[in-house]
Amino acid sequence: MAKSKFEYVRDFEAPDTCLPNCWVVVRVDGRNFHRFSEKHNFEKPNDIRALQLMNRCAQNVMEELKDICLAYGQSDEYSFVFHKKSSWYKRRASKFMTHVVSQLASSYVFYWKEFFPNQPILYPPGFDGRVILYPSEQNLKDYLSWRQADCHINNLYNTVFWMLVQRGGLTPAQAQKRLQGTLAADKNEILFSEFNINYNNEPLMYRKGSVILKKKVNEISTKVIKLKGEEEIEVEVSRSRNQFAILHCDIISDTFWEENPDIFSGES
Ligand code: DGT
Ligand code: MG
Ligand code: MG
Ligand code: MG
Ligand code: MG
Repeated sequence: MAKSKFEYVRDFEAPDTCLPNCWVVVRVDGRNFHRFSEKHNFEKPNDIRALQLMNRCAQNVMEELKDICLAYGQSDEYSFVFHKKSSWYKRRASKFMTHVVSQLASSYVFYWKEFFPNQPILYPPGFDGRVILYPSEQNLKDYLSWRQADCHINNLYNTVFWMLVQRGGLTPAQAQKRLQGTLAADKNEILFSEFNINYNNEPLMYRKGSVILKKKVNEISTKVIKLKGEEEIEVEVSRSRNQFAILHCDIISDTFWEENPDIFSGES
């Protein structure tokens, strides 16, 4: 087919191929969720509905998009890890990023009602995205550890902060001042001595965030077939299907990786 004289404009598209043999991480984060969480009356500091909605959306992203081997989420963010051998869309960074972000954003609105039956969604939320390449498994594990450490630091702070405000009667400004310069041990002590709360007994999802793993399982079912001129016979058919596990465990220690050695193996 003859090319039009306009065809040359395609040359303006810049290549954005991700370096081969690197783990591709796409992290999405809710845009101005400070406001979104206020407007939709999210419980402070953790709203279980909002966190479970994010988990459901992340699972949808993993169901729909190829080659994601693991996802980790906390607060209004989720990180998706594409296998280093992935050749999806010729490894174009813009494809990885935009497909993840749009799939997550549409899922957020689609599944909203399931998690917030009594709270209408008041305006369309947005999410940003970024792509980060990690050349080694250790770099990738350190990235995930960084996100989980961030979850822990924020959650400990927020838990004490909202206790001081909600049960201690402090204003937010007073609570902030009270916590200035405190270490983790001090915050644990305030929770324990003033509010009788052992931080280690707080829900795991709040303290550790959520990890989603994909496992291929073989489903065996029976099917009746009829060969030409013969009787009907029953045969067993096996079909491989993805099963998802959502965990709230420590991913910083080696134990998690030792217990799940096949996360990074295979092509997907
Ligand atoms: P950004 O990401 O720069 O557009 O701005 P934000 O406001 O989304 O800031 P970010 O992502 O650093 O912080 C997440 C915000 O979302 C933070 O203000 C707290 C809020 N948020 C996330 N999860 C919950 C929750 O479960 N409960 C409540 N009350 N707020 C939450
Ligand atoms: Mg931010
Ligand atoms: Mg945000
Ligand atoms: Mg965030
Ligand atoms: Mg198209």
